[in-house]
Amino acid sequence: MSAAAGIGVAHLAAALTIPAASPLLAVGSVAIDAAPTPVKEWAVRTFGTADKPILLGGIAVALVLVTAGIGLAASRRRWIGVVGMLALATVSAVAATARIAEPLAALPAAVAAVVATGALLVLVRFGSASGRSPDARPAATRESPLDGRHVRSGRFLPGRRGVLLGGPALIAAAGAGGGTLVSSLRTSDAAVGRDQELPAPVSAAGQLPDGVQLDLDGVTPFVTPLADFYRVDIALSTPRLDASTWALPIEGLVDTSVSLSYADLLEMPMVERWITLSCVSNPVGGPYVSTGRWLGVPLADLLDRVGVQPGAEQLFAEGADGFSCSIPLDVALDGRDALLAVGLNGEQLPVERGFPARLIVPGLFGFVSAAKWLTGLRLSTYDDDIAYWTERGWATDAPVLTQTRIDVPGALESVPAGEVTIAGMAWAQHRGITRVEVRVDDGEWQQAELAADAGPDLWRAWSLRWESTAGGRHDVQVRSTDGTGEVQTEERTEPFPDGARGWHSIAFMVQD
Ligand SMILES: Nc1nc2c(c(=O)[nH]1)N[C@H]1C(S)=C(S)[C@@H](COP(=O)(O)O)O[C@H]1N2
Ligand SMILES: [Mo]
Repeated sequence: MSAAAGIGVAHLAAALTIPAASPLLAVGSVAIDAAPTPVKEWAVRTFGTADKPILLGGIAVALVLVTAGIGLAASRRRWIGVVGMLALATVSAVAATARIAEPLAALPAAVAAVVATGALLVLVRFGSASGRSPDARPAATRESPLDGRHVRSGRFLPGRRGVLLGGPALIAAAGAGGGTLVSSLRTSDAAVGRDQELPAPVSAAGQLPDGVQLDLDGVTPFVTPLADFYRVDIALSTPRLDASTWALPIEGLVDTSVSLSYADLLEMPMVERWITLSCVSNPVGGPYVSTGRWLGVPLADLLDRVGVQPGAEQLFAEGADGFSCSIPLDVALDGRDALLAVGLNGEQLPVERGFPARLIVPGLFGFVSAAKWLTGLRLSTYDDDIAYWTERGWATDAPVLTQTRIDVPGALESVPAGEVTIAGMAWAQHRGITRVEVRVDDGEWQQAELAADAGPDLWRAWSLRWESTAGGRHDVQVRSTDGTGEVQTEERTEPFPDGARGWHSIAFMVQD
């Protein structure tokens, strides 16, 4: 209970200073960074986007167990309580300063240490004396005069035990609630500058061709509504950067380094493009892929402005959550619509999408290209700067792999006999999809009908009408051919280290 009071108040202190330095978040972030890749993979696979609440919950449970132990020990030896709480606070302070290189980052932990230790000492002193655990005390001291006095005072105030536990609980709740309130006030859309008009593009995305969307229940919408966009990042607390003070340095192997403000950025000519973004962690048939209309400055224009020096190999991008990635310079400059994006689907980037600015590079997986909450861009060599996921064993260069997903029928869905429509999405960004084939029950491969082509940087819907001849279970497999003529490989791989390969396959039932 005393530790909870400490953490609650620390959360308030963090909200007033550096929100991500709040003890649970700081320890959680370090846990994410340090977790071995297979553990992370497992967490994403098992819990999906709930992985972070579950991590925080796990840390909280562990903390309750550890502090309960400290509390019990402290009822015998007070110094154990003091040392225990200080040790916990030290872990939190080290975690916070490891991720946030500012002395202020240790402040919430220090506050936690003082409050928790104070509350613990009060609890131990009065809690044990009020008769809570008399047997825990050595027999020799049980009848000491000191003891007697406290037992008496305990009788005078029978509600004391409730007060003792309630006090820290109240402090914990007030701290946590106050912290949350303060951070929501400090970070409303208006407070961070997310209430502005975006400039009109000099080159518009234009209407999508008619017929990109299949008129069929259960098929994925071609344009992903913002609320349904997949989200994958290492940020335990979503960074809320203030656009009015934000600046983006572009430096390293350049002729003239610059630092662009949000206003500078909005003054540059913008283009708008429909682009499909996908995640390397997407398993075969998985959901981590979305499509939107992105507004931004072409990276080529930015790099032109600073002047790239010979020897530069990569555009190294860093985000406010400690993420970084390596974009190969030749990819950034090969003419594709690689953007420093400020808008998505007609509005400023949502905060969880990387406000004020992020990158998007068609044809590269998000983890090697789509840095959110940008804090800096640097032209450098692969030796100079190593990307966050590269350090953890993932690929440094990772073009998207061709994937084909069956959306209808759903896995194990039972459909009426007769004509069955099998349909889904296929993507191979920047190469495009030229053919989708479907095979039922190990029969012949049949060519699916492709929906209208919206361009190589976008996914493509496909469908096949199939006549069922027998009831019961049927198995479907799909594969695509990309714009280079390459047929998707059958052999399955895990997402680690450079993306999942293999044909999606499901079973469905035809009613008798
Ligand atoms: N700052 C930051 N940017 C990031 C990440 C991250 O963890 N931190 N994750 C990357 C990964 S792995 C992917 S797939 C995309 C996902 O972008 P989204 O969450 O907007 O869909 O963002 C990329 N950009
Ligand atoms: Mo990703």
